[in-house]
Amino acid sequence: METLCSSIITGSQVQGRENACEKTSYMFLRKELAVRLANTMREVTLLPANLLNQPSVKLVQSWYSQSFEELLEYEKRSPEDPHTLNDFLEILIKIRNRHNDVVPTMAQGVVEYKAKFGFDPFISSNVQYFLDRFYTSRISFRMLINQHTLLFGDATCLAKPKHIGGIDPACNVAAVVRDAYETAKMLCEQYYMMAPELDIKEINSKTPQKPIQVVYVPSHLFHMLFELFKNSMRATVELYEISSEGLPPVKALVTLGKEDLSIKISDQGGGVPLRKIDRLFNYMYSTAPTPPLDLTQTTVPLAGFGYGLPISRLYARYFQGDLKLYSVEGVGTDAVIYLKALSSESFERLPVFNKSVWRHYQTGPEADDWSNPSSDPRDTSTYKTNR
Ligand code: P4A
Repeated sequence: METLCSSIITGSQVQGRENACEKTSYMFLRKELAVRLANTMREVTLLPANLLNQPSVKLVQSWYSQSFEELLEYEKRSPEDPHTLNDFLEILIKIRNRHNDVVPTMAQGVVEYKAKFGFDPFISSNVQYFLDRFYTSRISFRMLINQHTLLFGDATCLAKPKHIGGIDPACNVAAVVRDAYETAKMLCEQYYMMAPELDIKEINSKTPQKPIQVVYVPSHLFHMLFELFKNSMRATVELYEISSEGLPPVKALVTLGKEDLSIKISDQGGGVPLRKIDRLFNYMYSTAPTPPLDLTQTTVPLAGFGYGLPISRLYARYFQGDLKLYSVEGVGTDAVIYLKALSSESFERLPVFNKSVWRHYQTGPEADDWSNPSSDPRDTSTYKTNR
């Protein structure tokens, strides 16, 4: 988590592949990965028992302990042994694959829980807190594995010679915006037979006229933008389907200031009322049972049963940024991704494990210290059913 990690991650101190030492990375990762797995496994046990007992959650737990044990094997193995480094590369790939389906499997666990016990605000608040930390840890874990396998694995680096592992030291933001838009557009056209146009604008307040670039992980940026474009397209198309007017374009504004690099995706899809905005980021609220596979249907729904937004926000926060929605009901939504303009400020944001974490799991969502119509005995209105 300290110095090597930050150099592996940001690439800022890594001059080139020749300098980045595989043995040093091995020594760092065999410990760091085991520590991150162990911390996560400990936190899983703090989940409410009814959730912990769901078969899907048990399955995920078994993957974690298996991977943890495999990593511990390397405690005794010297980096000087000619086989160690290659075996380690292989085991990292095996571990990464084992954990591929952690997100849908945990979602399945939440579905199982909801089917048996229903929606509960206390549990939802615990699940929200837990999954945000759990998925952040998973993002970091995969980031470290990817860096090691890309830097020291077979000739994969040759594909993107200027990249440092998964990091592009000169990531052209508008290019990723366009790429994510085109991918979402294909899905949208398959599903709705139409898609809004894209309108991109760049404002570089530091060096006007120069394209905006950043040291970043393009796959993370793509993931976030793809999600936002799918949402904007869905809202736009569903609002205009019934009218004869043309679709209003989705607008992207890429800006660079002293501190922030911001990307705003704006649509005129009718917006979401404020009361419902939090739900878009809520894991428990937005998990619906996976629809049975319909073999007659060849297209995938545009914005699915999704963890898209909460996980996109974790990607943004992972390097000290954020993702926010500003919606105006009746008009449309602005979604903003905030990134740090300077790579020196985009270090990892990781969950830590201490007493206050434990306390979090013991206490509920919010204290009952604001007036609430449903707690007034004279009140017989329908407020009670809201939430
Ligand atoms: N209006 N605006 C949005 C949505 C609606 C919106 C929407 C109905 C709600 C849920 C959803 C997809 C779209 C938007 C941009 C956003 C987020 C929401 O980034 O226009 O799927 C979960």
